[in-house]
Amino acid sequence: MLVKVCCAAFAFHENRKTCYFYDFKLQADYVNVTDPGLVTYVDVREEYPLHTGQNCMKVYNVEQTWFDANNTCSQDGGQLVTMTPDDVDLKYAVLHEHLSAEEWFWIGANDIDTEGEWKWNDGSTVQPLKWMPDNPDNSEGNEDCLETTNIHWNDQPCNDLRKFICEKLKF
Ligand SMILES: [Ca+2]
Ligand SMILES: [Ca+2]
Repeated sequence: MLVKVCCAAFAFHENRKTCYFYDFKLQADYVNVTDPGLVTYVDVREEYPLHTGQNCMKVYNVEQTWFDANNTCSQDGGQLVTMTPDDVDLKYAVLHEHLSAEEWFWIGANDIDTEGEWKWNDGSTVQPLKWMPDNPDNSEGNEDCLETTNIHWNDQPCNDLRKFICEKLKF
């Protein structure tokens, strides 16, 4: 079974031959005493420890180009973090203590296809939620990928090496 979600624990009910998903961590010796068939599980939650409403995130502390970071997240069953008006405050609240005001991390948007038209990796338009003052500035005509601190965004050359943040859906 390929699990492409971050925060799920799952249990297998031996009598019903059924899997159950949970959005909380199961203990190593978890046995449901009122339902004793439910005894086995795999917990993948710890891999992506930063939880928000629908997602959980992981900060990768290795430096890669935006393209390699994007591939790393995909190969891990996730994606570079996206931000919408609905979840941006919650995500920064969670990320705040794990990032700093000085260090930049790749997240999942670019304007590679059309200069100035910022798109998240799913093709949706980037709402101007967190741009640093005077950005995006496409400095030297070569800043097409989105990076963030714990405060705001900047457009930056995609081949620069940065740490990055992946996310997965909870379910
Ligand atoms: Ca650009
Ligand atoms: Ca810039």
